Amino acid sequence: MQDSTVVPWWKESAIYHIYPRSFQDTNGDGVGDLPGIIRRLPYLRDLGVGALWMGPVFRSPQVDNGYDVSDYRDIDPLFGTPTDMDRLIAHAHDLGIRVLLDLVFNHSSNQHRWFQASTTDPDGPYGSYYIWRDPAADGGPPNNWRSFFGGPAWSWESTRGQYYLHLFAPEQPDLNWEHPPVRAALADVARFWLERGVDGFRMDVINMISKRDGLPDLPPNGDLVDIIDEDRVLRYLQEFRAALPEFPELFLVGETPHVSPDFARRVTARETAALDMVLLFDHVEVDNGPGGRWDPVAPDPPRLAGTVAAQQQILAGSSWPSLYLGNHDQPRAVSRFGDARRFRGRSAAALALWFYLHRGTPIVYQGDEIAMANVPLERAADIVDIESANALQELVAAGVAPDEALARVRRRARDNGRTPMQWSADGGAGFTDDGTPWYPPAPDYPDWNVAAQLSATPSDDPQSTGPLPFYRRLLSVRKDRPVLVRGDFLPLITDTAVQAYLRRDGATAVLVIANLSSTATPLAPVLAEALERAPAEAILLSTTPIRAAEAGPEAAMTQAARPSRHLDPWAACALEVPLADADGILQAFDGGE
Ligand code: ISL
Ligand code: CA
Repeated sequence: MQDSTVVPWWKESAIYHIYPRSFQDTNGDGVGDLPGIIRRLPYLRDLGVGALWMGPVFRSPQVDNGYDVSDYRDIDPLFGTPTDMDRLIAHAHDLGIRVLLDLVFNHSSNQHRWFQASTTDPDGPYGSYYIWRDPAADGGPPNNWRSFFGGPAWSWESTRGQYYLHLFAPEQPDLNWEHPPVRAALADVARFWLERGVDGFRMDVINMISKRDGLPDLPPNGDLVDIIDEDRVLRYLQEFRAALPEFPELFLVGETPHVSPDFARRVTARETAALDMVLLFDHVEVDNGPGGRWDPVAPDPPRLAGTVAAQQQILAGSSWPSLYLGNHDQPRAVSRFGDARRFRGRSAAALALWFYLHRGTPIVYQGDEIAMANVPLERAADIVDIESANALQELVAAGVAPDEALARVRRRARDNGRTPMQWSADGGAGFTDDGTPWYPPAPDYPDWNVAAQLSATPSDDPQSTGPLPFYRRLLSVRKDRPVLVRGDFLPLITDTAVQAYLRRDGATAVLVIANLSSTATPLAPVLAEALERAPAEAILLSTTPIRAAEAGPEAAMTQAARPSRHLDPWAACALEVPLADADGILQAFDGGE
């Protein structure tokens, strides 16, 4: 695979994650589309990302917003045409932006012709494309698995007279990866898009593709991940890449909910040649309460940071981490981990600095760069996402009072991350010219939008300008510094609101310090001293204004580190330190190897 002296593009570049439906509408139907992505490519270039990943735009009944695909080789008319996709790929490449598509291969739509044929003709060529079973002895479902979206994971199909498995909605039947023709057909789909010029794929819930032999019952309250045969998943993924030898640069990111750390490491290890990165989940589950995801508690910084540090350590060496803090399945990062009420701009910037300077590839979810926040979701009807709406129904059915159920679902509802991109203060947030947006833009768009933040100058304080100019600087600083791309990650403090870590390679080190809280917090003396010693040019980034004067170490002190040696709320900075100083700091924290 890659030569160890050449850094592949996906380690150096950040990836921008687009939720096509909510990015940019161009034809007035209120739904984002491919021409809209094309229109905004210069914005992505200026942001400084090296690739875009778009959620699924294939033909789909849209039961789960495109994660139910009825034709993998066609573009849904909602988003445009195959020709639009060709234009998008060509334009993106002209601007130096790679294009990644979202392959939903664990399941298809029940409207896919494969499923229809499987239903009507069990002995035909598609008879084994899905996971069919006879009823249990009592006539009920073959086992006790529950779907991620609520209800049993099995639905009865009367034409065929059997149950079929669906880990998600009944309209999303699981493909039978155990059947070799399925694996070959899916590799053909990938080849089809690679030949059209795409650079790689995000592979939806890819750790779930192979279920344990015999499909055994789970223990009561068992986790659905326990149904997975990890060895077989790994083998199928190796086989998948090996089936595409014409594309040696093929880049694969696997979405892997609840995957074991061991599997995450194995499947991304250079030697296995399976996936290049995985999307881990434990850091976006730190606010699960005793009742799980729909029983949220306030996330606390040490838990988040400790989880991220553990991921870094698991994937050290020959694996490579991805770094995402939000996506279309998650609430907005600034509302969840930052302080959207009092320190919206600065906390968004501080989270980005602290998080994206870890070792790994930053994935920026659309709108996070302008601190888009959660939406009020005041009424049950505001929750339109299938998973969140089902969760609300199930809570109420289980006896939770409707208001309480709504309050619980609201905080984690996927709808939060799916509102239209806020481009400007114009009607429709600049997302649609004259259409009615498929989902209303967040009410704060007149103040929080791209146009407003672009008119700021880069040296401004993200608290007053919004984080966009800061994001641009952050991504460029990271990309241009080998130590921030390839350097080791060395945690210093992960158990308080003030976080600190080092990145270090053979030549230099960068110290990252962040106060992930809204109160001024004491800074360890050794870190305060490092800040005080740093010459102005060593301070690569800071979320609080550092007005370094002409000369002298005094001048470079951050506002935050001045005599009280406290860090201001959401003050975060990255400073280059000589290797010898880095060693001293490590020793002070007892963190030497
Ligand atoms: O577990 C979740 C979030 O913590 C779920 O919201 C999510 O369903 C899970 O992460 C899998 O997500 C992917 O596959 C789903 C689709 O609904 C999601 O949008 C997609 O990202 C089924 O295809
Ligand atoms: Ca449209």
